[in-house]
Amino acid sequence: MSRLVYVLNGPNLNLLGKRQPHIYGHETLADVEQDCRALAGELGLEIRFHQSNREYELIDWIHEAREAAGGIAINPAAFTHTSVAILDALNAFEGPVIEIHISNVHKREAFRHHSFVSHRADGVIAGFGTQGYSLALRRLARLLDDAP
Ligand code: CA2
Repeated sequence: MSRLVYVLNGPNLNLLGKRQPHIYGHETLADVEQDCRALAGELGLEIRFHQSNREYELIDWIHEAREAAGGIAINPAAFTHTSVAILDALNAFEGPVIEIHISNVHKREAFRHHSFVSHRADGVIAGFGTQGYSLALRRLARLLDDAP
C-alpha cells in the first residue's frame, strides 16, 4: 500500500489563524502544513497538502489520490455539511479516509452536526484543534502499516 497521504482542506481554511482564533486557534494553515510534514517524516509518510475554496478542486484531488495515494485526511470545512459530490468522490477511493474538524462541530450549531463525509470516513476527529491533523496522520500511518 502506498505511503502517500493526501491532506485536503476545504473552503476558508486559508484564513486559519487570521480570524476567529477563539474557535479555530492561532495556528495558520502554513503552520499546520509544517507540522504535518515534520510528523510525516517521522512516520515514514509522504504527504500532498492542499487547500481550496472550490469544491471541484477538492474532488479532482480525491480522484488524483485514487491513482497514487494510500490514504486521505480531509477537513472538508463547510462542504462537510453540504457536499454529496465530495462523498461520492471519497466513495470511489479505496484506502482509509480520516475526517478532521478543528472545532467540536457537535457543540456548535445544529447544521454542523450532520456530515455527508462521515458516511465514508473510517474515523472522525473533532474538537482537538489543529492537533487533529497529527492524530489523523498517526491513525493513517497505523492503518497503512497494518494493510495487507
Ligand atoms: O471545525 C472545523 O474544522 C470545520 O470543518 C471548519 C469549517 C466549518 O464550516 C465546519 O463546520 C467545521 C469552517 C472553516 C473556516 O475556517 C476559518 C478559519 C479561520 C477564520 C475563518 C474561517
